[in-house]
Amino acid sequence: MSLTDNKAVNAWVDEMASMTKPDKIVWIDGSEEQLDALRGESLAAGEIIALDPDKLPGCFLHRTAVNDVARVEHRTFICSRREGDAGPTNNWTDPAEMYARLRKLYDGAMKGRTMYVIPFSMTVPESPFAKFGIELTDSIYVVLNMAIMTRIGARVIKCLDASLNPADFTKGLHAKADIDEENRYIVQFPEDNAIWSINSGYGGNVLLGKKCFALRIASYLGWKEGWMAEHMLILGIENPKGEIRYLAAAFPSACGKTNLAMLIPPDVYRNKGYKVWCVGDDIAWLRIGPDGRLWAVNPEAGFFGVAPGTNMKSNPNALLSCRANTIFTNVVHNLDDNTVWWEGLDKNPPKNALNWKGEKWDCADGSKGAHPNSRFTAPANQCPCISSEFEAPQGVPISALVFGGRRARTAPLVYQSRDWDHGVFVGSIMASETTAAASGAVGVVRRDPMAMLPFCGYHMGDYFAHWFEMGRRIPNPPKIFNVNWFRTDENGSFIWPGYGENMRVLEWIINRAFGEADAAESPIGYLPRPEDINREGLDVSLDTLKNLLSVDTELWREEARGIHEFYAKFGDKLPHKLREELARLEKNLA
Ligand code: GTP
Ligand code: SPV
Ligand code: MN
Repeated sequence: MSLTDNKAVNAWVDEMASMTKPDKIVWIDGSEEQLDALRGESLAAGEIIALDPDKLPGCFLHRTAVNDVARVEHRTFICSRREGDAGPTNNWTDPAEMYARLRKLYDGAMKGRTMYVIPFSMTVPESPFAKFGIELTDSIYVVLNMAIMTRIGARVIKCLDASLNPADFTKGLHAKADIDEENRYIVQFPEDNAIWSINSGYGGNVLLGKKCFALRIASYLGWKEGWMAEHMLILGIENPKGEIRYLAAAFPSACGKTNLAMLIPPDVYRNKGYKVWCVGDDIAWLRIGPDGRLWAVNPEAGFFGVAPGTNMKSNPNALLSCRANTIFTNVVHNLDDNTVWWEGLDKNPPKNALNWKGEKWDCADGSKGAHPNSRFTAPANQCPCISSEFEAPQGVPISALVFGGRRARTAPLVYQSRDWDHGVFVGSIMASETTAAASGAVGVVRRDPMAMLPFCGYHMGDYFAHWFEMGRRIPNPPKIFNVNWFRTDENGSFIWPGYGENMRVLEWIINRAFGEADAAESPIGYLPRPEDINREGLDVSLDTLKNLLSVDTELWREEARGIHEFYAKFGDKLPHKLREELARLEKNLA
């Protein structure tokens, strides 16, 4: 039975049901009783496995199909009415044609299955910035994940019904169908505020509140409405005086957002009273506040974090967040004590275990037990360092924006842009080695402006213009920086220790944002002098730091040539300010 008499909602649910033809329709009210019953059903169907109730209370393991383990960028579409509005970095098909193609696939796709109707809200539904959506899905795994990642149920539909425009909600449709790779589609229709996903059961492809809505659709809405949806973590740094200063940082998938968002400062900082608070680990919605600063909310309620490499040393807060009420996807099942394991958790791979595919696994054969893109879905409020402002309706004021990626040689450990416009340039020239978070080759350098290449719901030329426009409108804009934790030596080993030690770089960034730290000018922007980075208690020599902060002009000239090539894609839509910034960089390097 419907949870609402909202005509727009009910008419749309009916229309989708008449196409997909489920045996049954179940509305998700968000109650623990209902979720518990669904867990029971999912367990009975073998879709999830209950883990040890003492060691991992309320935790489950799920395995996706072997062909369905990451986002599929080549099958992701932005179907705006005009091709020119999707731009050169997105796949596009005429919406009428795409709807026709997909209707055939959805026709009867839920026969013999149940359609779950999930009302969900991005940010707390009571926030003035909340956006509402409804996801229809035939997967209990999706329902259980959405219950962790977003706010769901009766509370949300009440807020939608009471809102100024109860017909204004994002329409998300997901059907597992046959998990057929050849017919897998992740399609956004920005002007219709709609998302259609079919033939996948994996994370970002099917948890439609995440990348599909909170980035692709929301970036489009932000462009139209004067705000920004970005692939950014949000954190607060508390200094010994008890002041908390916030920053947001954009890194491509699997490049360290979750890790940085939950950073534990090194002893020398903790002893002085420094603390880091996590507001968000993946997505930020940014708006200009009444005080003229940029304010950020985290639209999500949980973490969908990369499991491999997460351990008590690298990221204890992430590990502690996923010790209860968590869904693990594609990790190793330890049969001896009914727990989970992944590469980099500890040095004791289980002897009696199944790998992510569910096959008997012996680490001695050299194969990986967990998929490199295996993940945990954990409630954010279980994180030991979750910010008291995590659910603040107005969000937190941002003093610095940080871009970064995986660059073996070119980008220094950190540098600061000269001003907002130069900062937009710095974001636009981001490049990174690809990771396992998307299907395709790993380790290839590709341009990924603002870490938004796979997530921008409109023409990226317009997106850059929107960044410049926002800069013009923010009376007191954050300062903009770039970081790179991933420089390597001649043996390919990381030079910078990273993780908690990144605090030393954050300290410089936040002090610069408040005019409290020194820097030197360089051809690419402001660089800290090696002695401006605190090395107290750190096993990195001044020479190594010098090396990490060095700018190789020959490499950068090559970089500039690559940027020209990349910019050429955007034709007339490239804001000329970006060309001016590039010309200035080239002049500085000459
Ligand atoms: P998505 O959830 O895909 O958006 O990824 P993310 O940006 O949140 O990345 P995450 O924090 O999960 O880190 C991904 C990988 O980068 C993990 O294997 C980490 O161990 C590694 N990593 C994170 N921070 C650092 C760092 O400072 N140095 C090094 N060398 N590796 C890091
Ligand atoms: C990413 O790939 O950036 C993720 C994981 O955060 S997914 O939700 O699959 O997009
Ligand atoms: Mn991400």
